[in-house]
Amino acid sequence: EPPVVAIVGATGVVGREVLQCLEDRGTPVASIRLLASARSAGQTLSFKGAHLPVEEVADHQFDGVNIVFFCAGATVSRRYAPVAAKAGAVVVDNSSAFRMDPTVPLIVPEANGSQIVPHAGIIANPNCVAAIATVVLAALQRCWSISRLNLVTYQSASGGGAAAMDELRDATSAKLNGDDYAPNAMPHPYAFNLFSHNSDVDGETGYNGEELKVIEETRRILSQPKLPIGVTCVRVPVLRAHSIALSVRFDHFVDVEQVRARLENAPGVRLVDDRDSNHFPMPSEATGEYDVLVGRIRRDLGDPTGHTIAMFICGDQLLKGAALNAVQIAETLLALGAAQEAA
Ligand code: 11C
Repeated sequence: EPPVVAIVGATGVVGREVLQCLEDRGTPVASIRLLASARSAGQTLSFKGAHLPVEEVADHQFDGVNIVFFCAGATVSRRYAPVAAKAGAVVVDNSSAFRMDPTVPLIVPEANGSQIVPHAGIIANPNCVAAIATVVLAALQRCWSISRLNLVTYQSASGGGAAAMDELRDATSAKLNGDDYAPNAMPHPYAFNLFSHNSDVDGETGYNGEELKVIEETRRILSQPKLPIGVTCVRVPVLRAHSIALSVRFDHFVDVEQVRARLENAPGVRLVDDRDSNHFPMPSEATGEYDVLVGRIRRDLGDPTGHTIAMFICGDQLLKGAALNAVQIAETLLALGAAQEAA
């Protein structure tokens, strides 16, 4: 039996991408219920040629639903995800609400898909940087033990939702026209500029909220709760793909060619590493792609022990960083259900 699916936050950037992924991937679904705030109810979205109505989210909307994607932020997830789970649905939650709850698996299928069970009705979809980075890191961790990470991110507007994407377009066009533009969705001028990630900065550590999420979620997905991780998150004027400069320190010396060969064969990863033509991962080429692009693989000369490998990664924030990973979580659940039925 294909599942009855619901999407909460269906009209947002991530909700729309979930719907598109379900269609493009041919994920089996019996029917789809589109839910959103009262403000967005009444719109329609297209799915496989049909126009589906968007209804207002309410407790009773989860009756008879098997899988619910929550794409409307932590407040809405905290309010409705337990209701949906109680009604018997499995929740795939895109928000940060439950990611560090030990009863809620935090899943990147290529990295830790087998940890999807046991669950108590809610499965968390990670922060976009953590999801994109761990596709690559888990492939390496399977071969060599990782002892330390350093990341610098170059994060796109899409992480701030549709309003931030609009602001990047509008601010850029205003700047080119010589017009004034007052930042609204973002705290700083976005055209021809970049700035430290717009989440709140922790007074004690000096790390912002995004950086702290990357640290704790990456540790959890890799099952290395004490892994030392340094990270700096930056917002750049790119529409929808995040980039990450990553240094991975291993317990011992690892050959660069072996790392390249390992990543060439890793699921969800595409090697873009052409030194002769200076062609490496770019957000423009990662946009719209399911795979995470990785390249610039080289020994990190900043580590005198020689145990560190540096690389550059780009992944579509709305796909592997959000909607695609959520749909892959649902597909992992469906495959598990099918396997259980067959057994
Ligand atoms: C950003 N990663 O790019 C954020 C957006 O942890 O789900 C999503 C925040 C999260 O700003």
